[in-house]
Amino acid sequence: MARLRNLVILTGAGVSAESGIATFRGPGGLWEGHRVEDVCTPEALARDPALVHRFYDLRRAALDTVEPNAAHHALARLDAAWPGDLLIVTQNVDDLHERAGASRLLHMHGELRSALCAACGIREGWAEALPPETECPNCGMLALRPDIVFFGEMPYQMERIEAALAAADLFVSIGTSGAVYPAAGFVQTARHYGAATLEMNLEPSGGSHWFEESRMGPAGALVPAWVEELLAGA
Ligand code: BJW
Repeated sequence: MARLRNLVILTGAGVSAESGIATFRGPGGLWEGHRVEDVCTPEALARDPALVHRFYDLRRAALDTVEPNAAHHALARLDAAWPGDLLIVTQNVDDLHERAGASRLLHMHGELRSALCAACGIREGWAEALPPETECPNCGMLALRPDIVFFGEMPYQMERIEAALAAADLFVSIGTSGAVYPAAGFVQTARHYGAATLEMNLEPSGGSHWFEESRMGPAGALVPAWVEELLAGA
């Protein structure tokens, strides 16, 4: 562990599950009551903006009822204490990593508490409901939409992520099913550039075989233990 300097940590819905935010897939998953193609594509947004905006309004409002859990707090502690480069790449659109105190963080699939103008591209912090045809504070067009990366759209900050993966000594994936690309391919990119790889998940993910080490269990228990282990050797 002492040779490690640069860390990239990918998080998914499993890291927020113990905070009470439903994961996407599997029993009780967020999309059990919705067809993915009804809410999570640009075509669905164009077809029924009211449905899509309402879906994300409800989830934005629900953020007020949840708190970061032990996994978020442990990662924030690691972020604050780790002397080398570190990047937390979250697929999650909740704000629990930052509320725990993490700062070396990016949201590759967007953020619930942000609105995106489909006309001018500005991203604006947004805490309230976002009805369709809300006026953009920058360009005045009625084109604000949830700032969420839908299927078929390019995730945010891919160049920065790829540079971090290329420089990583250790790539860690936490609480993600490995069902959605490009995030599901990060482990292969990291390995290609020589990083060690570790997965922490409740159960083996779709990409488990790519990881050198897998630890199975709840993130709220596994992540704090791993962070202590890592900082003890830093
Ligand atoms: C616990 C736990 C606990 C539970 N402790 N663990 C064919 C082949 C390959 C790719 C494609 C293809 N056709 C289309 C594509 C591309 C497509 C894609 O991947 N589709 C797949 C369905 C195949 N991807 C895209 O379109 C992306 N864009 C893109 O590719 O652009 C082009 C490009 C080209 C080149 C380079 C780069 C880009 C965009 C993807 C956008 C994803 N957006 C969503 C929706 C966000 C909005 C919302 O919240 O509603 O992001 S989809 C959804 O899935 C969400 C998540 O971030 C993402 C990943 O889900 P995640 O986090 O893994 O959650 P789950 O529920 O799947 O898994 C949770 C895991 O946690 C489980 O394993 C549990 O066991 C575990 N767990 N409790 C630890 N307590």
